[in-house]
Amino acid sequence: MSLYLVTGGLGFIGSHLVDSLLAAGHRVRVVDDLSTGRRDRVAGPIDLLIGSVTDAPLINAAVADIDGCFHLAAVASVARSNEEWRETSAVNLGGTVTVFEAVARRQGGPVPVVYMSSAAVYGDIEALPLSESGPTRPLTAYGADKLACELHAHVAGTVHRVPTFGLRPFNVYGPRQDPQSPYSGVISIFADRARRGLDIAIHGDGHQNRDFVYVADAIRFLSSAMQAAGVSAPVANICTGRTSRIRELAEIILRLTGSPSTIHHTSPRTGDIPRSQGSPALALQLLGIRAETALEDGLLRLLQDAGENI
Ligand code: UD2
Repeated sequence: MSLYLVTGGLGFIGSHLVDSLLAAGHRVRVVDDLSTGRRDRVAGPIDLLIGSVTDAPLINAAVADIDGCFHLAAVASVARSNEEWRETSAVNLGGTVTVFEAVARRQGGPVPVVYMSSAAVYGDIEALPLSESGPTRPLTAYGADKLACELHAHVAGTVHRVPTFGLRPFNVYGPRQDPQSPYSGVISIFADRARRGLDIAIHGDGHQNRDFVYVADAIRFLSSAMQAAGVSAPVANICTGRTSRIRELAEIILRLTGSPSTIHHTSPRTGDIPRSQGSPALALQLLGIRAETALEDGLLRLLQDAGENI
């Protein structure tokens, strides 16, 4: 049994990770500022520290006795990262450096840190599938900060001997994803509207596609990465390598829910990328796993889990 720190542990992905760590018999400490995190997302016993990852004394104390850290806390809204550039960068990049430094300086010596980067580091690179050895060209403050986190992970490893593993999730979906903002993940929005019988708006012609990953698969990547962390600061995609078109997605959700909702098309979203597809090859090599859940199976699990959708 180990003690893990999960930053952002009351968020969408973080809360699923906490459940899985508790189920495996580990002890869990969570740091969460409750900005989007919700206490009722986690039922099991946790040591909860309410505060920000930018609070160095809090993070120094939080890492004192841990065996490893999963760093997921971030302002995940890409739109907000462009509107509130400095404030979100202080969390998304500054918070990561705070975590790395705290782990580097802890008395018992460094422990592994698994942290979330993002597929947003790729920006609008057109050569698909997107691979970790290929170029990065973030188009948003969020993506730029996540790429900088990967660079700081190298510093953590080479200068401070902190083993890390960075993960670049593509479009993760599942229960507990908040559908409320226009910038929420498309699946959470469509599922919510279909359930309530409200119209579904597709931005543009719906031919744009994404690589959708079911949240339980993302959790397996996080857990495996804890064993594979190293001072060479490896980074790998969390993706399926398969794509689905947005129009097709809307149709599947309507079919699975039996919803009376209708689909209509609006003007394309500014800056929307037409296609996104990750290469799963490096993750398979480094972690020995791939994201296996077929879209329709993941959607069924999400839709069956309506009650859990908090
Ligand atoms: C995700 C991020 C985005 C940026 C990008 C980087 C989220 C929610 N968005 O955008 O901020 O990091 O990745 O690659 O994490 N759509 C509709 N109708 C809706 C909502 C969405 O048609 O009501 C379309 C949208 O125009 C897009 C697709 O669905 O073509 C996926 O949208 P998304 O916001 O879930 O994800 P993405 O990959 O565009």
